[in-house]
Amino acid sequence: MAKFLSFPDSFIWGASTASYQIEGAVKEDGRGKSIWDHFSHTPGNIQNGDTGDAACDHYHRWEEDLALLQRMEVKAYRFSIAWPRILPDGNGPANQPGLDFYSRLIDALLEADILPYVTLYHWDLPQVLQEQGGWARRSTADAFVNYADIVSRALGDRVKSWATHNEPACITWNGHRYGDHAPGIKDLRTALQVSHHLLLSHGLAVPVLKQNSPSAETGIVLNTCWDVPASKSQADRDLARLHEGLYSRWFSDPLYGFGYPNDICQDLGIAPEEMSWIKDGDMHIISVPCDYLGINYYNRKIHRDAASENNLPQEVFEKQAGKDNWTDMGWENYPEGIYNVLLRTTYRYQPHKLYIMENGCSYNDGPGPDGKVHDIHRINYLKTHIAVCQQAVEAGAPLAGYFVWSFMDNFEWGRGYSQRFGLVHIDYENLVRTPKDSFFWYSQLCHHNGLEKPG
Ligand code: IFM
Repeated sequence: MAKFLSFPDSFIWGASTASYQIEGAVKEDGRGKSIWDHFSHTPGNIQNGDTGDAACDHYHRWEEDLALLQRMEVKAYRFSIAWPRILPDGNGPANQPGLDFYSRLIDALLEADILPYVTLYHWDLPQVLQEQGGWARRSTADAFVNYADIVSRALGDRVKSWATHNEPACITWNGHRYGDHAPGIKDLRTALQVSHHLLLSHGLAVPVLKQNSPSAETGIVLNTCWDVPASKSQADRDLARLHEGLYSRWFSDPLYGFGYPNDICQDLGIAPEEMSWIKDGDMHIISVPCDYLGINYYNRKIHRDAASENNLPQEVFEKQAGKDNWTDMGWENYPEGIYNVLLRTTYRYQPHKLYIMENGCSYNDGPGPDGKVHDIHRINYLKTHIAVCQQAVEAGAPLAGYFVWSFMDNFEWGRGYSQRFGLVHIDYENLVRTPKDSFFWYSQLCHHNGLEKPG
């Protein structure tokens, strides 16, 4: 008989989304412009010239979406709030219709017995604040605290869990060093300032959230990836260490009181004393104790420094071609990585609680002749990753929940609508929602709090 992998009774099964990726209705009810509106409307930035103007039209269809979440039997729904809906000018008086939208959603979730997990910042900064310097300016951290205060006063009696930021590494490096995300800046010094002000804003906002929402938990959500060198050469090892350092440790070390990692400062050619934007007391503020750390994991990366003359023969290889090994995003399917990052994080930081806040895959299957979406590769991806999460729990990782990315297909940033991560298919012509096979598979998993051991 197949072995059944079960999870602790309190384990939270959920699904994640983000405001700009699903809401649409960008000009309604007083919403201001965000940096993603600006960026996506700048020609050349987004595949096929897509924008989030309509997205999944969740702003109007949220009741239908809620019914799907109920059918999915998730215990929790993780979504983000669009700052420009609440404060169209970044600061200033709150826009009541914006708050009302999220308030209605939260009430309805609770009514349906689904816990609201709210992210305050999933990348949609009010454009007005960007025009004043954006996250490169310290004042944006203060504006964020004001926004967190307004939102948590209005919704804090009902929210179960707050995340200040989602993936500050993408905001920092993709948005401000490589320029492939909004606001499209390519400047290392700016990126470093941005990273510091994001972390500072987290540290300043946590006590405000705790004060306004005492029964909720508060944390932050970080990127992870399983970075490995392709050979034993120093060059490959350094590349893997650098990538892991930039995308993970640059953020997690300060959050846990270790400061910015010295090796990465050296790699970037910046001495800590040159970072004049770090003020006395900042590092203490940033390392404020939190209730949990959220982790997003998707894939493994094998690092090969092709330019190095001293490289040794490659020993680690990517998996063979094939849909079960490679997602349509071009990311390798490597479930063992989720175990590795969970245990690495547990040992290094000893967090009270961890969540997988995002894990999932893009496969662009659509409805077949029977009208159904047979996304078997997604089921395989999820099954294998979740089985490995269970092993991590057994090995001692304080994993309290798993949120699939994503509840529904949505606007995948620079890739526009070309990548489908959802368990619900969206027809972007008519916005019809079709639950995929993975949706029904996941609902069984939620229902039984576990799954049959894969393979
Ligand atoms: O869609 C994104 C999400 O917004 C942030 N984490 C990664 C996902 C897939 O790229």
